[in-house]
Amino acid sequence: MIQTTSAATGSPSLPSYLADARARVDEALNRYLPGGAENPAPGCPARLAEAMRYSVFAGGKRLRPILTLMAAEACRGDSDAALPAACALEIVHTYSLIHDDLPCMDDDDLRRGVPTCHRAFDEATAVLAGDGLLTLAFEIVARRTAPAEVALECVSILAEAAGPVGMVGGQAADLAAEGRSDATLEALEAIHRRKTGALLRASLRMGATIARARREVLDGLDAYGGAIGLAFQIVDDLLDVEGDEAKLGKRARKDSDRGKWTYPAVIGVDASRRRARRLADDAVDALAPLGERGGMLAALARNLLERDR
Ligand code: GRG
Repeated sequence: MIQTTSAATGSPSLPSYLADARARVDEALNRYLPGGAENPAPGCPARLAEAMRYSVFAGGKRLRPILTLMAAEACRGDSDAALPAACALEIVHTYSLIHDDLPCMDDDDLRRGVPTCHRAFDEATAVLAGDGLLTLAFEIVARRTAPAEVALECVSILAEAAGPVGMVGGQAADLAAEGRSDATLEALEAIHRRKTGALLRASLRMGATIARARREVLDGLDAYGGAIGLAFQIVDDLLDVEGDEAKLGKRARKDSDRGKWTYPAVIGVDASRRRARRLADDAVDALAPLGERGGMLAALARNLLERDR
């Protein structure tokens, strides 16, 4: 029998929370994307809309929007009010994966077990689908988050996290490091704080901002996001070395073959596992200002260590 609530607290178990949150996010994404009930977008070419929808609904785990909803709830906010921001984060994440898979970047044919956007469509359509998603994300936050000053703060958080000092900067630094032999743990983590971590931290910060969290809570969630961002990346690197391609839905051992800086390559597999566990502990400790309301986020931090895709 699948356990859906915790006997001690009566709150949903993590698997049941995640399934419900994914369904909410998918339903809202369907409304917001071109051709959806809230975005008829008559001017959007059909093939572009199809490519955008193809990648958004290709089977992602929805981690970033789930973090936004969890953060809003942990701060006693209304998670419905955070749903547009949550979807915007997934939409930005999807754009980054489409562009990351392009021949000029990681050159991947498979993502989440299905052909990448440029393989299913063509390269120009994939570039434009990414561009369309990135810009649509900002429209969704700006138009659907209230009040206006909170929308403005969320737009700023998202822009900084996705842009040149965040994810785009991290991606540029990662590409520049490829094949270089002077890797250190510090330099590796400086890349991943931006490339993977910035958007995860923004997911929490946007949820907490919409819930009008106090400074101490925002800082705690920021530290939590920083720690799970690095732990998430370590697990990703370990899966690249040891993971099952069928479960991953993409080619394994690609990063190591390309001379990318990865945790196992820089500090070894065992030290990588220890570092991931330590970071998950740090993440849970950082939730102290939330007290019991941080329980679901704590469970998620532990669960990330166990993921197999
Ligand atoms: C091209 C601007 C630009 C940025 C790309 C995030 C990124 C930067 C590239 C992705 C490369 C990668 C595999 C990074 C490791 C961590 C990561 C972001 C994994 C993918 O995220 P998941 O596991 O993906 O949340 P799903 O498929 O579940 O949505």
